[in-house]
Amino acid sequence: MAESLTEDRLLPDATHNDMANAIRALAMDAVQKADSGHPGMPMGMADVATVLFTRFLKFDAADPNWPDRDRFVLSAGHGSMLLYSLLYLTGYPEMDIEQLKHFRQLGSKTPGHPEYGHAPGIETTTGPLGQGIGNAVGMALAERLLNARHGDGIVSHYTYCLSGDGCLMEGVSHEAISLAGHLKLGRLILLFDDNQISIDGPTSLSVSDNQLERFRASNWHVAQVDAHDPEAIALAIENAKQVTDRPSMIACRSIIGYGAPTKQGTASTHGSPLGHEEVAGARKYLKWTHEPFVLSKPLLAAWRAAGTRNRAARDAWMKAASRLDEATRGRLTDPIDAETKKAIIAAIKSIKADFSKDNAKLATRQSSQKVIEKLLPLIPGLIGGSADLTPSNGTLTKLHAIVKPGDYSGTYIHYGVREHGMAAAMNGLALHGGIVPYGGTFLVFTDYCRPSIRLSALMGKRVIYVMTHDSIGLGEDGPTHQPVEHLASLRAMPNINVFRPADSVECAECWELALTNDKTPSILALTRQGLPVLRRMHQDENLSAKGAYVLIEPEGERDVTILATGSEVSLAVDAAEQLKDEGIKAAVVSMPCWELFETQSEAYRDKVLGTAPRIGIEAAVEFGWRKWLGPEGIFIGMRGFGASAPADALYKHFGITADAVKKAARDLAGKPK
Ligand SMILES: Cc1ncc(C[n+]2csc(CCOP(=O)(O)OP(=O)(O)O)c2C)c(N)n1
Repeated sequence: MAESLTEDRLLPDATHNDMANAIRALAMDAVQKADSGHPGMPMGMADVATVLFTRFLKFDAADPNWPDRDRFVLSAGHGSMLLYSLLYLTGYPEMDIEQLKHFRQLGSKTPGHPEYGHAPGIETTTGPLGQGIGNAVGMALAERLLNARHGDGIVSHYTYCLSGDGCLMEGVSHEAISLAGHLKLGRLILLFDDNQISIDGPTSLSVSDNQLERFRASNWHVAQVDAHDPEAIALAIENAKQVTDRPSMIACRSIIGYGAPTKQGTASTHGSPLGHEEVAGARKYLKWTHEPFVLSKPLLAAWRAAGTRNRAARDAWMKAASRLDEATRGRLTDPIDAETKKAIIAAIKSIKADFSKDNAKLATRQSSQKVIEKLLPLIPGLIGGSADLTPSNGTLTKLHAIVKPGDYSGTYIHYGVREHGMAAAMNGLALHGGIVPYGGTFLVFTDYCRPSIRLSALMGKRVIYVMTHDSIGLGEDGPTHQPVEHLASLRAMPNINVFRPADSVECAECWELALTNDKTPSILALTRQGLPVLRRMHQDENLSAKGAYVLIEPEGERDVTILATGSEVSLAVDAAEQLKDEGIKAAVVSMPCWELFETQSEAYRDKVLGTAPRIGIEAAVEFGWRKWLGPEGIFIGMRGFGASAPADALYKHFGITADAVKKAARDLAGKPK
C-alpha cells in the first residue's frame, strides 16, 4: 500500500501551502527566465498536484520505471513546468535544478511540452490537446489487461490524467471518455483543471457544456472540488479510488495563475511570462521569500520525502515480482524479448513457406489475418482491435477472446467507431509497457487517427496500424473510401514505416518487421482485393527487410526498371513478362517499405534501382515518387480522386494497367535515365 504523507508528517518543516508554492515559484521563475512558456496552469493546479504527489500517487522517484507505479499523464502539456517541477522536487534522476533553469532551451530535458524519453518520469509526450486523455485510457486499459493476467500482487495501479478545458473541447476526448466509461476503467482518475479560461479568454466565449453531466452520461463517476482546498481534493481522490466500476472525473475549480496578484484568473497568465513586476508581486502574495530556483532545505526535504514514501511498497513489489519466472517478469516491460523474437521469426518462416505453395489469390488483409492467428499464441502481450471494421480488417481470429467491460482477460478490443480514440489509446497501451497493440480501420481513415499516429512516431513506440482497403482496389465504396494521397502523406512523416506488401509472403515479412522494431510504429497498408502469390520459391530470408528488392531480373542488361508497391507489383510482373516477348528486358523491383530502403547502403540501392530508365506504378498519387524515378521516369498512378465501380473497371478507367506499363517501357527503352 502507498504510504500517505499527512499534514502532521509534513509539519512543522513544510506545510501544504509551502509545498504547493514551491511549484508555483519554480514555474513562474522558469518561464520568466526562458522568456516563454505557460505559468498559469502550473500555478493554478499546484494544490491538486501537491495533494496527488504527496498523498496518493504510487511512485518511487529513484525507480521511475517500476512497472506497477501509478501513471501520471499531463494531458494539458503546455503546463509542462508543473511536471518538471514535480520531477525535480520529488527527486527523479536527471531532473536537477539546472534543467529547470534551462527550460525550453536546446538540449535540455525540459522542452516546451513534455517529451517522452527526454527525462525519466515523463510517461508520454503531450501538447496536442486531448491526446493525453486517450493515452491515459490506453494505460488504464493496459493495467486491467495485465492485472487479469498477473493478478493484484503484480499489476494493480491507478492512472491519473490532468486535463484542461482545451483537452475536453477536443473531439478525441469524447471518443476516449466514451470508451473508458464503456470499458468500466475504474482505476482511471481524470483531474479536470476547471479554470474556465483558455487562450482567447473565458471559456464562455466558445463552450457551454456541462462537463460533469457529459462525463456522467458516459458512465463516469464525477465530483467537483475547490482546487485550492487540499482536504477537499484529497477526499475527492480518496472517494474516486473507491469507485471501481467506473472511471472518475474530478472537476477542480481552480484559479489560473493562482498567486499572480493582478493577473490571476485571466487568460494573460496562460501562455506568457508574468513579467518581473508581477512575479515580484506573486512572491509577496504567496509569502515566498526565496530567490528564483532556491528552496529552503526543509521544504526540499519534505518534497524528497514524498518521492521516497512508496519505497517499502516498491520493495515489496520487487519481492513479489522476483517470484515470477524471469521471462514473465521481463515481459511486463518488454513484451517482445529475445526469445519471443526468435519464435516470431521462426513462425514467419513457416507461414511464408505455406503461403508460397498456395495458388489461390488472397487479399493481403486476409494474409494478415492468417499471420495474426499464427503469432497470437506466441506473443502474450499482443492486443488486437478494430474501429468497428473487424470483418473488413481481418484483425480478429478464432483464437482471440473479446475484452469486455469488467472482464479484461481477452485479447481483442472492439474500439467502436472511434479511430482517433483507438490510436490514442494504442499509444497508451504501448507506453504502459507489457503490451503490443495493433488496431485496424480503412487506410483512408488514417486521417482520423493522424494526430495520434504522429505521436506514435514522435515517441518511437511500437504501435501497429492495420490499414486495409488501401487503394481504388477497394472498388464500389468509391472515392470517399479510396485513399489516394495517404501513402504519400504517411511517408512524409518521420519515424514511421509504411509497409505495402505485394502478396501474402511479403505480408508475413512486413508483420515480422513491424513486431520486431520496438522504436518505430508501422502502417500495414493492405488490400481488399485478392492478389496472386508472386514469391513462389520459398526463401527464409526476409526480403522486405531491405525495403525494396529485385523481384525479377532479366537476363542481360536491363532496358527498363519497373518499381511498384503492393497490389501493383503483380501488374508490373505481368507487364515485364509480356515485354520479354517483345524483346524488352524489364526488371521488377518490389518496394514494400520506402523508409527501410532509404536506410540501405548506397551500393545496395544503386544495385536495386539500376541505371536503366524507370517506371513507377502505384494506385496512388505521384507525390514522392520522383526521388526513385528521376526526372525522366514515368509514373503510372492516380491524378485525382477515385470513383465508385468494381475494382477492375477502376484500374482500367484510371489507366493503371499492364498495358500502360508496357507503353511506358516502349517509350523509355533505350533512353538514358
Ligand atoms: C490540438 C491543439 N490545438 C491547439 C493547441 C494550442 N493551445 C495550447 S493551450 C490552448 C488552450 C488550452 O486551454 P486550457 O486547456 O483551458 O488551458 P489553460 O488556459 O487552463 O492553461 C491551446 C488552444 C494545442 N496545444 N493543441
